[in-house]
Amino acid sequence: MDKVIKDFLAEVNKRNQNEPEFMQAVTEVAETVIPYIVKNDVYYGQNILMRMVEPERVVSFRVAWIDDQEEIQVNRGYRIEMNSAIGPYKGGLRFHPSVNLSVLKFLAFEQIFKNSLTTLPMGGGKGGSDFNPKGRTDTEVMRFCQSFMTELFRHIGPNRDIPAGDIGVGSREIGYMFGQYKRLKNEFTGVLTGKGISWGGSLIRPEATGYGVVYFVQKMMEHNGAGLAGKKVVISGSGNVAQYAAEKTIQLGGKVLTMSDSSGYIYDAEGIDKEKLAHVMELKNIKRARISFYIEKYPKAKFVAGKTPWEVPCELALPCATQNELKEKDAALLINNGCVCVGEGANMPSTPEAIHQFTNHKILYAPGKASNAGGVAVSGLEMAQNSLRYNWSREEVDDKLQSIMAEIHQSCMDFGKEDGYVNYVKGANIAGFVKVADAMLAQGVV
Ligand code: NDP
Ligand code: 2IT
Repeated sequence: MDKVIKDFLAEVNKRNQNEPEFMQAVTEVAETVIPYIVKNDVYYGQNILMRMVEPERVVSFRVAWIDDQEEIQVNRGYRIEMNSAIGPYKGGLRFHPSVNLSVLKFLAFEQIFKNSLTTLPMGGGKGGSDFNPKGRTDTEVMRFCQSFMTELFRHIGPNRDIPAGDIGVGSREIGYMFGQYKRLKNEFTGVLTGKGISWGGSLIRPEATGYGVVYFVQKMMEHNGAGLAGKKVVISGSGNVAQYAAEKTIQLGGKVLTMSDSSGYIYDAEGIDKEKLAHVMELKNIKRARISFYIEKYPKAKFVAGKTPWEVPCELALPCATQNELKEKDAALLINNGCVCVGEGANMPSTPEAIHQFTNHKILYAPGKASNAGGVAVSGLEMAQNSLRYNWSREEVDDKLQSIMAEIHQSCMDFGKEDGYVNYVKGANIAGFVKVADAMLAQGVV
């Protein structure tokens, strides 16, 4: 078996040189899915995984724009259309200086499995740019978004490819891009998700990823006879996903001890409560300030510069910032300090070595493609509402989100049960794979 996996990865690597994040995501899937393929005659010999790792289409384009000093700036834009076997391409856009082909391909690849797990008809895609919105004025961000969409618009559409937000792309950026798309096409369609409520957005979409992570974690912990109430919770990030993961944790009685950004983390031993979280939201969403400002208002908390929060003892860890932010030594520290559950809000935040620590010690560990699928799931519900030309209430969307997270949890159990332990990595990868593979086989070699 090891040789089959090694040969497959060597072949993929040959075609995708210098793409470490993409190879990392493919390796994790290959290690769990290839043994399943080998045991199942319907998939064996169809080269199905090799077809899945090859994007259906990759678009890369120039984004030229003029900043407030009238300097001409040039960025690179991308859209990876990875797989459309079960629905139109669907996935977010990331604006961050670290964006490159490898990062977007790993995200688009994971999106195939995640979207399949949601039970909704969505294929996998991802896009973005190396543009850095930090420190840019609203008008600069608007000009960038307009230039970006002036090229992207020809590749997307409500039945073709439906982007949404991700790191650096929130409601402001979605608004500017939607406005430009509508102007270019002279059509009001649900071509992006994460839209404002008054112009086609869905209630609960901003909350969905963070809430979904906590719903998923609740299922994992309940299954082992424990709940969230009274648990110490360490969260990384302070953006969209982290904020709503914190909100739901607080609502369910957990004690949120940390939040972070790329400059360091804040540790509030008394717990970040509802009022303090409202302050974090104001700092990050309105003032666009650094998390370190938290201690100006709450001086009993401390700010630890340049570090990640994994050194703070907790029972539950929710990495909600970015890929590879939780390394082997962090995982070992978490386990030593009594952490019993890790639920990923971010995409691929744990390194492979960190994941081995979690699975070797048999602590509950949910990979992002399962636990953070609530965001794209509610994007799917936004698309459904747009098609119906109707809006569901908060309760209706939240109920559907909770059912979807419960179904994903069940799929992970169905495919990931190993004597006395649920291997959520294996469960998520195989459950996600089966639906897409079956559709690809039915549709022939295309
Ligand atoms: P935001 O842009 O709202 O927030 C990102 C947060 O992560 C910020 O606190 C940011 O800090 C921090 N961060 C980003 N890059 C780094 C880095 N290189 N090192 C340390 N910290 C970093 O993004 P989201 O909350 O939307 O996304 C967070 C994660 O969740 C990403 O992995 C994303 O792919 C994933 N995700 C998002 C979904 C969504 O619906 N938005 C859905 C599913 C997954 P700083 O401000 O200093 O950069
Ligand atoms: O990683 C993700 O699932 C997202 N950024 C959300 C994608 C979406 O289309 O809502």
